[in-house]
Amino acid sequence: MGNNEVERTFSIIKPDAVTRNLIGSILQRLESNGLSVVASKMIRLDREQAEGFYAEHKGRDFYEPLIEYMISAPVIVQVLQGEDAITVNRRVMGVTDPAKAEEGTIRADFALSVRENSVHGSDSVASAEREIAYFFAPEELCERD
Ligand code: RTP
Ligand code: MG
Repeated sequence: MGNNEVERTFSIIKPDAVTRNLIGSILQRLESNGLSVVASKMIRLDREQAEGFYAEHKGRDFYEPLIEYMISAPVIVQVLQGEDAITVNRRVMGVTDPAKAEEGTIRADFALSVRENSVHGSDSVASAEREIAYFFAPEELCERD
């Protein structure tokens, strides 16, 4: 898995985690696994933004409740950089359903349900590029070693 190259991925700390003051705990997991924040902001998504972000899931039975959840409270949108950042982030997050997530992952330890699962992470280089551009202008990304 991964190609040992420094890459960037897009991450969201989702409403359930922000609401329970888990921003710091989640960032600690990400940073201690070699992921560095190169852009970050707290925003309250509006319906149009959330629907656009999750357009690939439109029509699925979980789509409407997912949108309602994502606009229910603020989120942290962020760009993480590191070696194999996309793969590393998804490993640290754990799988979508916290009941199936490996012990020690963010979702196993913090998520409330398959929907309220605390974090998002891009699933490919193409998704990462699309998702970063959806929320950040190029000049908002900081250079880091
Ligand atoms: P994400 O995109 O947020 O990192 O999550 P993922 O790849 O692990 O999951 P995905 O299949 O892309 O689904 C996106 C988000 O929709 C919610 N979801 N709810 N059965 C359900 O109720 C259900 N399935 C998915 C989750 O919030 C999931 O992260
Ligand atoms: Mg996904």
